[in-house]
Amino acid sequence: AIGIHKRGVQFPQTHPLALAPVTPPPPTVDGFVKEFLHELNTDQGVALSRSSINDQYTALAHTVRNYLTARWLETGRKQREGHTKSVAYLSAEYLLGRQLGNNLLAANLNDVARKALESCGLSLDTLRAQEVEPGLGNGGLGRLAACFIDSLATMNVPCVGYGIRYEYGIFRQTFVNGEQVEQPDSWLALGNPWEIAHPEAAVKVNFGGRVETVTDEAGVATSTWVPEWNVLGVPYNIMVPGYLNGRVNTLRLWSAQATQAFDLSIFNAGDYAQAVRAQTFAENISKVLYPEDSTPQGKELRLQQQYFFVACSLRDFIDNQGEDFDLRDLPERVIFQLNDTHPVIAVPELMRILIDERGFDWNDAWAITSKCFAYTCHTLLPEALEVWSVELLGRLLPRHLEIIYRINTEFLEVVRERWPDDYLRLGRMSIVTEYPERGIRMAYLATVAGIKVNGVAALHSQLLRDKVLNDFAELWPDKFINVTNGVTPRRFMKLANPHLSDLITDTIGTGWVTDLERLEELAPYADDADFRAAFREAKHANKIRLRDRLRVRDGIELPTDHMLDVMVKRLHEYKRQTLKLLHIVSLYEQIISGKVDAADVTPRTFVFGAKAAPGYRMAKNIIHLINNVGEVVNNDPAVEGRLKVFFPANYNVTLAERLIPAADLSEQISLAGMEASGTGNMKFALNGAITIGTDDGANVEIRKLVGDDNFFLFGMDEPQVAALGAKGYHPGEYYESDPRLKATLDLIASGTFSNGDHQTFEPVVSNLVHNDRFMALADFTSYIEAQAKVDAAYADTEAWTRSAILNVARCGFFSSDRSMKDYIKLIWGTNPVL
Ligand code: B1H
Repeated sequence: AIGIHKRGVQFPQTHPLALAPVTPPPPTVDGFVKEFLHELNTDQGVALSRSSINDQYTALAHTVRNYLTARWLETGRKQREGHTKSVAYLSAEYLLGRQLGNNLLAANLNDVARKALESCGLSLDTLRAQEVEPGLGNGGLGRLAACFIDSLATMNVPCVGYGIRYEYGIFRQTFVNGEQVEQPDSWLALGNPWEIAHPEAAVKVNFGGRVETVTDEAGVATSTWVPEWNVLGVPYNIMVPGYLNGRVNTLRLWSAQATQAFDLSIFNAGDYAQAVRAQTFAENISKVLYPEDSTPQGKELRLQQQYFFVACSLRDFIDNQGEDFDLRDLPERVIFQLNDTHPVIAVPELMRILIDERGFDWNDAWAITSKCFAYTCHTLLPEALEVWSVELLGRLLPRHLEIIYRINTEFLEVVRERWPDDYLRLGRMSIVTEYPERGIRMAYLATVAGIKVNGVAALHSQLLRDKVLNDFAELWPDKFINVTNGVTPRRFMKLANPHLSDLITDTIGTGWVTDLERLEELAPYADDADFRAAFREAKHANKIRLRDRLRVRDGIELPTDHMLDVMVKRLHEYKRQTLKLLHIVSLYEQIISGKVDAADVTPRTFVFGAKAAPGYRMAKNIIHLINNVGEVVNNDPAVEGRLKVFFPANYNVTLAERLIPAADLSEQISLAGMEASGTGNMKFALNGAITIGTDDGANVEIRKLVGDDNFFLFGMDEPQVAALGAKGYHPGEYYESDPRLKATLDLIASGTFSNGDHQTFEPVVSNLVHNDRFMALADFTSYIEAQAKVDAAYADTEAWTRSAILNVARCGFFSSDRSMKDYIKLIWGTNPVL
């Protein structure tokens, strides 16, 4: 008999030989060569002697994939048969980074692959460099999702990651005369050997149309959504291998396809071009990642993307539970973790499925839905909180809008019961806002529906409770929790920093890679001169690795004997790249004006990496200014051998892996209360850079763990920021009263960095002096003083190394494995399956 799957998939009867998945051949060098050549010949259809690097890379990737396949199938089987509870991570972004190195590491195939390729006259490093990283995310939020699914696989926790297979990820940044120019990221142009498409399992997603309501004799109204158009979501599966544990979870990304290649009615009417255009329209949905980090665009296409991937994912998860699964049991099977508000439309979608498709009444449907979701908030910036206009929602998803209104009505009833007559509070808490236009506050909807709401660092969670979602926290105090972010030590230590990793393993054994708190065992070695020397050697080797990469990648000649001072993150005013720049320009100004002797300045190389949202004018001006400052400083003999400023274009995960291990100083200088957590801060500390930072996001926790002696704190804390804001902030007063700040800003305004032109950077300077929303000028003096302490500390090489080692030893807490344990314990209640 042949089982017919709902979505038209046919499952043939099993053959005795197919009871267990094909086991991979033992990972010997000869076996690997054979498999590799087999892939090259049969899959790529070329002989080794005629193969391109891309052929070789693809064959290598398939070879690694083949090794992992049996484990993958096995993981799926166990999960289905165990009926265990899974995490379904819903995220519009996954900033994965290159797959090959990570998967070789997870499968323990690195040495075998290297030797096998060598025996074919090929270099593993060359083939690794061939991979275009999947940049399906903007920054920290997307990278966090990638770290989390890595940790869950490594910890044997059932998880499926759901997202969008953007045809174009985050744009490729180039500089033309110092200004950012965006290029499309055609990451799929040469194929993607890591994904497996399942067009036969495509899901139909409806949009538009109207809702028809019929009321029966008993007065019970039934709504039916009559949609206007639809698209198909085609799933692409990507392996998420755990580290050396044989588990392989799945990341399932959806790609939009037109439902019918040709709309027959149009086709028959002879309008062939129009028929093809309709197809393009549908396929636009997964075409491109929106490049705004932290300021969502209320664009129709973006809402389409959100509903598209969420509808596909819910349908997929539910269908996979089997024909006779009782949806009442859904909360025992799954927790949908909402990565920010981007997937929150899943809440009314589940209600719609339960009520309209499965016949549940409202209360039963809500009883289920309100147990299936948890919400992670990643921001405090008011402009980052998503609000969808009612007009747009009603046009695109009329039934969902209706459901949201009902959720709101019932919710406000709860509020009214608790606080009768508090009309102001009702207005404040309503999911529906009236200003500036009628809209749906997605964070409120998520908070009402979620079993838990978490912030991403202790300070951030506290501010959510006390400020942004204070009314809700009063209503449901137990709903609000903190889970501090983390990063995966596999990619960001073991893979990115082999020198330090080997030193650590030689010193404390291998266990730290999956039990990062064991880095504590390094602490005593901070007092061991030999260990310190070895640690410095690793850092120096990393600088050489970085120099070699930047030379080829950007034509930059990085000094390897300077202090390396790094600020890499998205370009945003709240992160204050300008404050870093004011420090650099100030150092430069002091030298060229003769106030300071160049010989007394600690040799430093400043490296920036940052993409600006294409529509964010000020951010782009700041990039231009950084580049021009670099141009002047790097070519001025007066500071030769002392200061260098580099800004390699197109900062991405691949570059981060080279840059972070080489850094001495980590810049985490956001205005206190603005950076929800930060995760780069953790990566730097774990790789032995010391942080100069404000009391913001996870910096607070880093400082607490590493100790004040091993962290350069500066600037106002959040209460001081709030107080200054309340009192009235006048940046001009700082400009007038600090001669060093004045000289710095005046130098920029003078045209020194714009060929004498006064207009180019006028917006940047005047914004700082007259507006300065993120109070860079208020923190300038404190920052400069802290930087002077950095110079002094760096001069004592042994003491600096000691501090750097203690940063590594004391930051084991920031493993994403620990974050996942917290989610499991505080939110999900899922279990590992071994
Ligand atoms: C973070 C975003 C974000 N917070 C909107 N919010 C986006 C918001 O496409 N959009 O519209 C994209 C991204 N990203 C970051 O999340 C925080 O700024 C970091 O502080 C935090 O470390 C990171 C992970 O929690």
